[in-house]
Amino acid sequence: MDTMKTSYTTCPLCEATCGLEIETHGRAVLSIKGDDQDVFSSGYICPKAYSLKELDVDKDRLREPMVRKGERWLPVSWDDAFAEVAQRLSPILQRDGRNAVAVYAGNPNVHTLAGQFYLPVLLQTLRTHNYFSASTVDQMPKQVSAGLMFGAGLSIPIPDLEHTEYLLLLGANPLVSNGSLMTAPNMRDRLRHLRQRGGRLIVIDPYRTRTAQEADEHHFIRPGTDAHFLFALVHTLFAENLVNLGKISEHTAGLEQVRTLARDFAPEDVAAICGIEAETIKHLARDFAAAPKAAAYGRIGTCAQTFGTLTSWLVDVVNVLTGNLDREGGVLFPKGAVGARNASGHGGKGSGIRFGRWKSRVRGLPETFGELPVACLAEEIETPGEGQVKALITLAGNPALSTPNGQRLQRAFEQLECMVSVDMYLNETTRYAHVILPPPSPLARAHYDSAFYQLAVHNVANYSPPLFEQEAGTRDEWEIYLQLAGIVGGMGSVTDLQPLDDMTLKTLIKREIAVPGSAIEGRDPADVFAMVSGRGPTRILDFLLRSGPYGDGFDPQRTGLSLAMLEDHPHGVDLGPLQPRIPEVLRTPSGMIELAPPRIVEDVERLRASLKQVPGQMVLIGRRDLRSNNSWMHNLHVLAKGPNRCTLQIHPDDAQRLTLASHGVARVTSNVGSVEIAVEITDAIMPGVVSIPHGWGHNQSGTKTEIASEHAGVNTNILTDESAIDPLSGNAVLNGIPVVVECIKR
Ligand SMILES: Nc1nc2c(c(=O)[nH]1)N[C@H]1C(S)=C(S)[C@@H](COP(=O)(O)OP(=O)(O)OC[C@H]3O[C@@H](n4cnc5c(=O)[nH]c(N)nc54)[C@H](O)[C@@H]3O)O[C@H]1N2
Ligand SMILES: Nc1nc2c(c(=O)[nH]1)N[C@H]1C(S)=C(S)[C@@H](COP(=O)(O)OP(=O)(O)OC[C@H]3O[C@@H](n4cnc5c(=O)[nH]c(N)nc54)[C@H](O)[C@@H]3O)O[C@H]1N2
Ligand code: SF4
Ligand SMILES: [Mo]
Repeated sequence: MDTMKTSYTTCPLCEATCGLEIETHGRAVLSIKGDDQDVFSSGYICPKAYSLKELDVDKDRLREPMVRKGERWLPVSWDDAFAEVAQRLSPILQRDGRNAVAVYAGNPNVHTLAGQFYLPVLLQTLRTHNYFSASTVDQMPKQVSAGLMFGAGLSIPIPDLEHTEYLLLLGANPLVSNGSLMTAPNMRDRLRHLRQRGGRLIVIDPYRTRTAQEADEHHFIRPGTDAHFLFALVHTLFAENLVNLGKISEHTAGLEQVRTLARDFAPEDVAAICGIEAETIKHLARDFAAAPKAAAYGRIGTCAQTFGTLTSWLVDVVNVLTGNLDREGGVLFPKGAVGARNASGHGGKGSGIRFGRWKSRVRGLPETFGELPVACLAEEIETPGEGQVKALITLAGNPALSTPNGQRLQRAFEQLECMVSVDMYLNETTRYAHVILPPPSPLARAHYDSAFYQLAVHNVANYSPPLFEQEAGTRDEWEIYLQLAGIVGGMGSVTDLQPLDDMTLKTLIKREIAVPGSAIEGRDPADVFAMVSGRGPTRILDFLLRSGPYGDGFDPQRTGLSLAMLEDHPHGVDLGPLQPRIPEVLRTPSGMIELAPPRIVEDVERLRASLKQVPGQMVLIGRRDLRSNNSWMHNLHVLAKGPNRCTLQIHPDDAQRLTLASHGVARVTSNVGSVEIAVEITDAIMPGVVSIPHGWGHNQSGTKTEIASEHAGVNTNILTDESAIDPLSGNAVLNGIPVVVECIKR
């Protein structure tokens, strides 16, 4: 008989990791609210969380594997679906080799255990050079700068929001996005508390965002000029003798080089470029240096732009120069309980990071952290020759809407001999697939945020068991990934996953045992293997928790985190506030904070050259909306209803000049495409800048997302140019796109 049940689970939708209290009756969700006892979120949730109920029952959400025959989609059994995948992929692999098969992994992979633990298995089995992900339309510049400065790609210093007294925020709108690379549920209260205790919030953004409205100061900045602005801050710090590294001084290399580099960026030299007065830049530098505890933070507006890596680096340079890196109230390195490379083994030194181990075939762009820029995907499919991409596997991604020059990419998809998508919707991307493999509802799987707890403002660990049992006829997502690994590994569509799953865990154990200083260094792998039970990602999670920095190290004499312990704590385990971690956190070969990594220093020349360019043309930026989640939650009525949010926002002065009227239609044209879009006039945006949110454009044929199609909007990534990238990270430039705006209808 169906019974009522109250469960606690972490919301898997964004980086904030809010705790939910969900009431169910049998297979039905009755209510969703914030979990007041959650050790991190204390009851906070946003409107998206409620939509999990609608997502669970959405009639358009795919529940069976689908195979396309021409224009028709047929539901098939899992066995038949995998047989079809094997039949299509294997000959391509045999004939053209592994690089002929590309993979694109989308954003939800960082929100699922399958993505965290089994995507690497699939990639390591396939070993294609053509691996792409949403990282190169997102945070890759920050990972590159963090990797070069601190030795690991996720060694990203996080504002100590609980204690800071001055927060300089660039290109981020956490009151709407709920924070990114800064996991912190309930940003509104956290920022309000900061101000209540006398702290100041400064926002630098071409848009007066909701966050900016709550700030002490907001300054418009010309898109793509944050590096100029930050360099001028650095220049002022040196010029006015405000540099004081404090206790990390002995662990820092390259200070004098930064001083030299900053010489050409006096506030007076950049003011006109940034649209911020020289005096303002100077006072911001002085205030930052004078604050007892200050933190600089930048997000998507500082990453997905021309100088993404330089900007990401400069954010941390400012933190270092003012003595705020690694101190309470400044920026600190979290210590994640699971998977943190900067918490494994002996600390203080490491192998650092290497880039460019291979290059993209057509444009010769270097690999970063094992992937190529997604801005290259279309040309790799289109261009004949050895190594041409003939097959594509998309995993929880919608690159048709989320990556630059969406039209070209979609034309390229049509050319693929084989496309396989693991996705829950038949959408703008998956309509090109030959086979779609759907994951279960997010409520029917276990969850743990191994990535975001490495980026959180407080150290916590929280495990969520599945709310609902896996339904007959469905496959968990990790099983799908492992099955695909079997296929690309030449095993065909295997029926018993257990040996592959065991091998996955054994590989992890072997690797950890070999790490000098690991809690299980030198142990017998078979012993450790015998001490973990279960299967799939929860077994891996148990192993990682126990061998990690808070674990028992598989020592019966010690207590520590384990899956069983987390199961006993449904509201999470509080592992304490962030602590200073230098030098132990460092993994650079030198054991130093590299303030002036050569690769970054080289790119300063490009910035210097841009000092001569006079800003002129209108530029396009993006924005986010509270009731939206990239491209994929527009099919849920609770989120989609209400006025059209996919509008062109434009300043009244520009609108007047261009004779645009609110609710009229404008044509926006870039050098790669053109869209027609409803106009919304607002003085919240900087003159000379227009904004269109991404993730829309659902009016495509052959999709099955009825509600989304009724609120179609337009795809702004028709306008973004795949040739424009940040050269150090390969990240696409999605902000500051030169456009021409014309009036179509008033
Ligand atoms: N112009 C512009 N473009 C942008 C951005 C911008 O600011 N401006 N932002 C960029 C950023 S930050 C990001 S992260 C990317 C996102 O880029 P993508 O990750 O490519 O796009 P999403 O919209 O997140 O699409 C997620 C897909 O996964 C499916 N899905 C959802 N949950 C699951 C799941 O649990 N399992 C599986 N298998 N599938 C699932 C959805 O149906 C959808 O098809 O977009 C980028 N694009
Ligand atoms: N509700 C909601 N929440 C989300 C998402 C969503 O789609 N909807 N997406 C999630 C994802 S995948 C991510 S990565 C995060 C992103 O999290 P955030 O980075 O906080 O995202 P945005 O709200 O897009 O804020 C980016 C800001 O950058 C500004 N900007 C644009 N160009 C520039 C520039 O050149 N310089 C400066 N200084 N600012 C600029 C924009 O005006 C905007 O206000 O949000 C996550 N949370
Ligand atoms: S803020 Fe993010 S994690 Fe929290 S409830 Fe909303 S979508 Fe979920
Ligand atoms: Mo993102």
